[in-house]
Amino acid sequence: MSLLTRRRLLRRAALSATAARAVRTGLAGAAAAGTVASAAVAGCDDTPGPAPEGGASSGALRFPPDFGWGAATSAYQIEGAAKEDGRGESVWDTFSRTPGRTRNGDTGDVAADHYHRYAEDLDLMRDLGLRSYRFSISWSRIQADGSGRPNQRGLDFYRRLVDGLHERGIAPMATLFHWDLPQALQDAGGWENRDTAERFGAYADIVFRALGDRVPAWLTINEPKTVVQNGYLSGHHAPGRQDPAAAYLVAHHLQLAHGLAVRALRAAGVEGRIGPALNLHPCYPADDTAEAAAATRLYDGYENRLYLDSVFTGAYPQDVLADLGADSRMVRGIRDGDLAVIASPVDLLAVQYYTPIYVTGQGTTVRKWPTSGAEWQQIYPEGMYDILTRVTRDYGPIPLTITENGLPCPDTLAPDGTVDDTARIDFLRDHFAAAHRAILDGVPLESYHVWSLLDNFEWAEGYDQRWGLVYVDYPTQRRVLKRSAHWYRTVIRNNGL
Ligand code: GCO
Repeated sequence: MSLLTRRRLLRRAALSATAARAVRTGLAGAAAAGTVASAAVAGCDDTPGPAPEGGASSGALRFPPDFGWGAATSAYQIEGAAKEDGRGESVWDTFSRTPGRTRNGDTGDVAADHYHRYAEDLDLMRDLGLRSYRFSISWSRIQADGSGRPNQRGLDFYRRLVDGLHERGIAPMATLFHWDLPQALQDAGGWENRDTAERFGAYADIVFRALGDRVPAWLTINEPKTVVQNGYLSGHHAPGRQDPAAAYLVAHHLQLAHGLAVRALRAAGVEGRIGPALNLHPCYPADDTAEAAAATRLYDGYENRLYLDSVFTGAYPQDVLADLGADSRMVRGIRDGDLAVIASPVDLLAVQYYTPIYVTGQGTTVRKWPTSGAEWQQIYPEGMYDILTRVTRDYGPIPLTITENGLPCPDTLAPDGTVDDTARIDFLRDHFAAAHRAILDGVPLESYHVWSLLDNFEWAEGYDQRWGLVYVDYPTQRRVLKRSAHWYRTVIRNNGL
C-alpha cells in the first residue's frame, strides 16, 4: 500500500483549500512534492499568435472527411435550474452549498442558465459549424432520488435538446453520468454501495428507451478516475471524502455501472454506439533511473490501465491489484462475473487528454512543462499523440473520440465586445496537429470535442476558471464568441489547419 498513499496526482489540488488540507494530511503527496521545472505560465499569456483566420486556412493539415468537430459540456456545469421541473438534488448541489467547498462559495444553481437558454446555445453551435455536441444528462432530472419512475419533464428537456441538435445538423453525443449522483443514492452509500451500480443500469435503461432513437453515441461514466481521486482521495470534489480504502471500491463499482449500462443499451435494442469516457494521462519517468521507470509503470496502472484493461481485456492490472492488496475493500468487492460485465463489448472509447505526468523513482511527480491557468495542467501536445497511439497499440483499433481537451485562460471581455484568447488558439492548434499526426499513424480517431463550448462552473474552482470557446457574462448571461471560437469555425469549415 505504500505507493498508494503517496502517489496521488490530485488535479486542481494546489488551488483548493480542501486539497491544501489533503496535502497536509499526506493524501496529496504527489501534488505536494511536485517541483516546477519551468515557472513560466505559457499557456495563457497574451503573446499574439498568427492571425487566427489565416492560420486556420493554410490547408496544411486536412482531417478525414466527416471528421466530427465538436465541443463538450456537462449538465451540472452549465444547466442551472437546480430546482425546476422536478429535478432532485445531486451530490454537487450538496457539496457546492457547503461553506468552504468551492471557490467563492460558487454553486451550479444558475451556472450558464443553459436549461432556459438551450435554444440560443444550439444556435451558437450551428453558427460555429459544430458537427458533434457532447453533453451530459442529469440523473436527478430523470429520477429525482436516483430510482423509481422517470420524471417526464426531465426527459422532455433532453428530447428538446437532441431534437434541436438534429434540426441544426449536429450529432448528439450523450454522457449518462458526469459526477452529479442523486443525493438520495449518496445517502444510501453512494458509489461505495454496489446497489448504486444497479440503479445506474436502471436509469440508463430509462434514458435509452426515451432518447435512443435520437442519440447515435452514448458515453457511460465520465472520468471514473476523477471521482476516485478527487471525490474519495483528496476530497476536493463531491462527496468530499478522504478515504483511500473506499476510493478503489468506488472505482470498481463505477466500472460495474459502466458495464451494466452497456448491457442495458443492448437489451433495449437501441442502435446507438456506446463506450466509456476516460481521462488518460501519459506517464513518463522523470529521469532515466530504473526506479523512475518502475514507479512510472505502477503510476500508469493507477492512472490508465485500471480503467482500460478492465474494459478491453476483462482483467484489472495485476500490479495495481497487488499494490492495493488482497485484503483491500476493492479486491474483496470484486464478485464472480463482474469483470465480464465490465468488459461487455463497447463500440468506441472516449479519450480526455489534458496533461502528462512525470514520475520520480520515489513515486512523486514533477512538472516539466509550463502550466495553464489550471495549476495541474502542463501544456504538452505531444502527450495527446502518445496517448492516442498507445491506446491503439495496446488495445487494438477501437474507434476513438476525443471528448475533452482545452485549457482555462484569464479571458476578459474588452470594451469593444471582443475576447482575445490567443493562447487558446495556440493550444488547440498544437493539439489538433498532434491528433492529426496520430491519425496519419493509423489511429482511428473520429471526432474531437473541445472542452468547453461555454464558460461554466469548474467544480471546486467555481466560475474562476474560464474554459469556454464562448464567453459567458454571468451577470447578464450574455454569450460572446471568443477569438478562439471564430478561429475554430474556420478550422471546421476547412476541415483542418
Ligand atoms: C473533467 C471534467 C470537466 C472539467 C474539465 C476541466 O475532465 O474534469 O470532465 O467537467 O470541467 O476537465 O477541468
